[in-house]
Amino acid sequence: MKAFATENIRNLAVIGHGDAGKTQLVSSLIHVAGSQQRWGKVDEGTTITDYDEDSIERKVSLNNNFAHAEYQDTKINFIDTPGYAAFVPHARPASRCRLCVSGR
Ligand SMILES: Nc1nc2c(ncn2[C@@H]2O[C@H](COP(=O)(O)OP(=O)(O)O)[C@@H](O)[C@H]2O)c(=O)[nH]1
Ligand SMILES: [Mg+2]
Repeated sequence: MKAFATENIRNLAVIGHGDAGKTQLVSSLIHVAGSQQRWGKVDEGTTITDYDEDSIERKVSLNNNFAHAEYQDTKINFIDTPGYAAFVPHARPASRCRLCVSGR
């Protein structure tokens, strides 16, 4: 596994309300960065971060799930957080990340 210096690692939490497009955004960014050949789609149940049976069936993220991409010598760790109220407590710890991206 490739080693990255601390300054070349970014932890990025994607936070926003349910259905904002967080999971699809993470899947698309990882594909565009070249870290995942397949472009995973929420509607096809093929994203990296909504991998559990319940999430695929309901098309809803139930937990914080993780994925990473390498871009310009930087490793970006994405935290795809759940947006629906019942699961927001799972998302809170992710907000401690230095970088947070909100949904639309
Ligand atoms: N047309 C369109 N649909 C999108 C876009 N991003 C997400 N969606 C759709 O919006 C729905 C919710 O997306 P999802 O990524 O699961 O939202 P999340 O709940 O914020 O993770 C899915 O049906 C996606 O296919 C987008 O940029 N354009
Ligand atoms: Mg989601």
